[in-house]
Amino acid sequence: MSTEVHSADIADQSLNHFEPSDQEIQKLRQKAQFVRLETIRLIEIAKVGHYTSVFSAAEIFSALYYDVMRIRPSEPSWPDRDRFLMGKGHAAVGQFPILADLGIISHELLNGYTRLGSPLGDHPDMTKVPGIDFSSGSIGHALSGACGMALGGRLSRKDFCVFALLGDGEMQEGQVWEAALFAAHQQLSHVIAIIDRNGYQLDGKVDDVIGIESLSSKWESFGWEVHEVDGHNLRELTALLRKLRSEAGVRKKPACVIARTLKGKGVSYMETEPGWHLGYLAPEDAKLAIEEITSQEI
Ligand SMILES: Cc1ncc(C[n+]2csc(CCOP(=O)(O)OP(=O)(O)O)c2C)c(N)n1
Ligand SMILES: [Mg+2]
Repeated sequence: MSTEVHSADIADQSLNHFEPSDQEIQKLRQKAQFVRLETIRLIEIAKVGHYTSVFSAAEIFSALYYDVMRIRPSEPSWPDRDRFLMGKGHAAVGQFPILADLGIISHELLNGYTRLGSPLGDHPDMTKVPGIDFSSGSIGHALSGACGMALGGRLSRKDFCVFALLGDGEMQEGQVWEAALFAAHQQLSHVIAIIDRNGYQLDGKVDDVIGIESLSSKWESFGWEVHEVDGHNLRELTALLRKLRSEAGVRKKPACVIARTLKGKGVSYMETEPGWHLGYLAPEDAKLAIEEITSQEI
């Protein structure tokens, strides 16, 4: 992983201004824990799922949905809302509980996750699920979708932001780089891409399959403002995302956040174990995972 220091890095002192309070941090940590626990509960219903892909992104989900994004849960299609697109759509199992928690979908719907006829599948479907802005599953398309939405926002004189959560394995898709060129060319400053740099993809280490470093230099050379952050540190992550959100109207470039994360974060026997990309925890193993997650200090 890159250790380079960048001009627009997290060390930026002006970030202090955007720092969440201790009380806000505590709430966001609780929500990240909630996402992990709900993921275990829902995968028990489906009997298979992507635990580790959610666990690396739990703090990102929490910061976006419970703090940074401008949304109206009572009006999920509000035209001025910020959009959220998941390139790594296989992590939808961590997103659905948030939609239920916010009241956008019902708990009954959530509890029928993946059952016959349910709109809640392993991947998000914008045509069936309120609160989902983009259907994904085939990785690589979300950034292009985000560019289209941001351009539409500009043409209709709206100032919503479009957040795209991308996997690091997803960086190997050519479509990502076409969209990266386009966003910079169009100066789509309302696009904020977050890369979940958890180091692993389906079949092993990203940098063993097709190396993507130096990732930050690549995005910079494509014309993006690049930041690196510990993707599990809610204080840093939230401050950075708040700042990028608030400066979208004055920035001249799209922004890219490389979030350094651990795949499987929170459950020690899953962390950095590529075999857990897709799996099922038998009830006794799930119990251990739940104990570990709930024993972590909030
Ligand atoms: C176009 C396409 N190819 C292959 C897959 C199968 N697939 C699902 S998840 C995944 C790995 C994704 O890795 P990464 O982007 O790093 O996401 P992570 O789960 O690590 O967050 C792959 C190859 C897919 N969904 N879409
Ligand atoms: Mg990955």
